[in-house]
Amino acid sequence: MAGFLDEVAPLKATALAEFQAAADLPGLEQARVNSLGSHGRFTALMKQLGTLPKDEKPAAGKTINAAKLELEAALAARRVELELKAALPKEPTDFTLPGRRRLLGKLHPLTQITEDIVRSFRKIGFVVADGPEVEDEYHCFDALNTPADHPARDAQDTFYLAGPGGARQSSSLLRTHTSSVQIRVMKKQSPPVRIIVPGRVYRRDNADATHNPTFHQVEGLYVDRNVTVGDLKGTVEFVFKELMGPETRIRFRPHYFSYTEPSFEIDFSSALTRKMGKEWLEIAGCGMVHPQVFENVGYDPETWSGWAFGFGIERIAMIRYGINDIRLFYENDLRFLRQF
Ligand code: 2NM
Repeated sequence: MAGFLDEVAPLKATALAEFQAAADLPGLEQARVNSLGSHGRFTALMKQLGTLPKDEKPAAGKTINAAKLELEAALAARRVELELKAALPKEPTDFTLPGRRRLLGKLHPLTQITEDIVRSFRKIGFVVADGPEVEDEYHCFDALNTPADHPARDAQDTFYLAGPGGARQSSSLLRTHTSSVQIRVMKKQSPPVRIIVPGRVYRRDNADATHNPTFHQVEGLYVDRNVTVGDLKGTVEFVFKELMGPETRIRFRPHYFSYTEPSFEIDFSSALTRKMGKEWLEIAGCGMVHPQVFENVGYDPETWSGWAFGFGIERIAMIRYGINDIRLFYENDLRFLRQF
């Protein structure tokens, strides 16, 4: 008995010294296995407890258990120290090093152009309106006097949403232009109206250098008494001079839209068009709002007159920056985006 208990103190001392000497967590684990592991020295001592005479067991057990608790406490304390050490930087901080520069993000080129366009229109009293991208046939087509057999309404040209079981849900579609928002605004408020509607639109086009199934538009609408094509022309001229440079000229060519009468396509001419080898480039569409559209929204066409226009934001950006592929706007390649 005496010889057996005499071993406790030196074994404990050795184990404590090993714990303290461990330089890192794996080293500490090795030290734990050496003494307290299933084949460890201290464990071996505990196993000998069973061989003692019955009357000696309680006292010996008490001594050994106290030593074991002490070792476990020492182990836990050393583990905390070594974990802390592992979390610290390996080398001292050099406060004389230059600071790390934070990367600055910026707005996407299409957002920048949209903000330019909005800023120009705000100067002459327009406000921004917005509305849903998932539309219905009424706001996208019917209210805009676009007949049921118009190609824009064909399933080949527009994204219709699937209903339950994949069935075509004829009333839900992705808007093909932001004019649907102008219908919503006119239905909600009485004239005068002076709004622009920038936003994302969708068409079933295959992507190529000049087409993408989703792109961005700005449409504008002005409704008041005695509004004329002259007002329209002056407004368009003001905005395009702001966007494309002060020597910009514009011209109107007759066209057809179901929601305007008369309707026009707008060309512009500037240093930018000449750089592209052309005097005139088509840039927008416009016209005087069709009386039937006014009827549809509850405006009296005898009292109110108005004009509207629309153009693509990507096209403006491509001409302004000399970009030859529309898909660059959507690829999020930083080599492209960093240039703006
Ligand atoms: C265009 C061209 C011509 C247009 C018409 C309307 C509304 F709602 F007032 F009838 N909104 N937008 C319009 C007219 C759009 O885009 C090329």
